[in-house]
Amino acid sequence: MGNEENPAGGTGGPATSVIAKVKPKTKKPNLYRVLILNDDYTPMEFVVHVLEKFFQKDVEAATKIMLHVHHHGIGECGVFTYEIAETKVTQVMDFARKHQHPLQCVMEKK
Ligand code: TYC
Repeated sequence: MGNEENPAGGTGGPATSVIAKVKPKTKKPNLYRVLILNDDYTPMEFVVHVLEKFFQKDVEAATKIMLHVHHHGIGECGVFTYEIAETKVTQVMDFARKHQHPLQCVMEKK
């Protein structure tokens, strides 16, 4: 007669059991920074408006980011998953083009 509690099928020894590790199935998504670049022509107020409209910044946070870009050449608007980041870049570039401003927006993998 087999020992039903012993998957190894041994006889006589103590019953053993297999404890399978359950692998957590959640994976961290790849994240992308959305950045805006400085230029000499886009009005400061337009950049602040873009940050409010597409990145949900209040006027204080938007002004701070805009001035950082004005002084350092580049700055972060937010961090998103690939599809969201791509959408933000397209929205900003389309909006800038529509208003005939040369504002550039790019994404980079974190
Ligand atoms: N340098 C621009 C100016 O003096 C302002 C500006 C800031 C433009 C940030 C683009 O991403 C930018 N009017």
